[in-house]
Amino acid sequence: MHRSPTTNRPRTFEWDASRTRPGRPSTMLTAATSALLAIGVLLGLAAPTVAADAGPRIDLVPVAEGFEQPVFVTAAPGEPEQLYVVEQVGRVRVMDTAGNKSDELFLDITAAVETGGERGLLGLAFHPAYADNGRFFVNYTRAGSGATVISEFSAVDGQADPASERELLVIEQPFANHNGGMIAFDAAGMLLIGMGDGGSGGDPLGAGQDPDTLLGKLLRIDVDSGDPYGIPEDNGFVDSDAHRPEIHAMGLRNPWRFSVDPVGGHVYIGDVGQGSWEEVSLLPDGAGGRNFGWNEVEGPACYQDGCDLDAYTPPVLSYDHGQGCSVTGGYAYRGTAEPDLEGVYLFGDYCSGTIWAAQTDDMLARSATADPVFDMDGSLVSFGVDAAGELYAVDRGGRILRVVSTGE
Ligand SMILES: [Ca+2]
Ligand SMILES: [Ca+2]
Repeated sequence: MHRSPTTNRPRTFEWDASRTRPGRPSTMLTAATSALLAIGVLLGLAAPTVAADAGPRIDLVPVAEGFEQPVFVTAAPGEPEQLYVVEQVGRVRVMDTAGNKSDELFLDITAAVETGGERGLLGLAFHPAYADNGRFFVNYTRAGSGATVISEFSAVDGQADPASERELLVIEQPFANHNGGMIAFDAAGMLLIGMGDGGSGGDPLGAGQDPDTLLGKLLRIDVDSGDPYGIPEDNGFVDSDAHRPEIHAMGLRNPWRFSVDPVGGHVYIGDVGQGSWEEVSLLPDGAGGRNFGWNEVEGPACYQDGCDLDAYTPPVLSYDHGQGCSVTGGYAYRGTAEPDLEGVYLFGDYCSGTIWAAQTDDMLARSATADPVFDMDGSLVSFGVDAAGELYAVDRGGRILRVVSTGE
């Protein structure tokens, strides 16, 4: 279905030699830090949360507040001073990077959107050639049915035309939760779509490992060919008759937020866990076809008794529910204002507000550890970057905050 020729040549999978599990699968804390924590607890002291040599520390500087349940912030290519803030109820608002909001809405589809809990307007991605073609894409929950809708809209003179909607994908949702939400263009200009396992708990329908459903997957489509879209020739399972051709990677539970590194094109997937583990999984550029394990595996550990851990790609970072409850996938910093953060991947936890840093080079080498670098007061629902590559955090309570370095 929807197979159409594209100009994408299949890529070699040269990175894929590594199938080793992380060296320290049980926790992201170093042994030394764990020991300090234990001593601190024993002494009744405020527990130290970071080793002395842990690398960059950050602060969050509020840029704007008063948004209604914001869940994402992003930018359009070629607009370095403009930010687009996604409100879960179905609106997109515009502000500049200094925090000045526009009075006019960029998009309002509240009437079409089912909102609340994990439903709503969840994702926004501008076409790489948006400056010329005005095309952008959204991921929302349809009012009434609760289905996931991936749609294209057009903007004219900086304002979306609500009548321009073109539906690309409608994916029925068996339960209200685990709807994924993230969409983003990859290095080849293909649209990546994060789909959760459909919901309930424990993936009762087995979606993560079912090649015949789009649930529990990372999808990849070509929005510049086909009707309503094309299938990239180098999608991860495109040669398998059993798999839906949109599937680029499988075995995901709820990839709420992922990002594409502008350096190297690697995809960092924050996959929300079940009851024990949160994880960040890595899809190197060109390395589709991975199975990240859910619901056989949760984080670095078996979810099903006696699972074969070696059969699945393990996460590059994971933490247990002593440190949070729902991972918020982040970004590799590639801006210019905070040189201390160059090449650092920052991500966090929605519940605890902890933000961790890891070196992307170590993630690619599968030797990464993540150090806590900040505790956010609020609900850390997402990160986002502006067109200059500067990094922001989103507090679902209404704030957009800028990530700044406070030095090594
Ligand atoms: Ca669902
Ligand atoms: Ca996994």
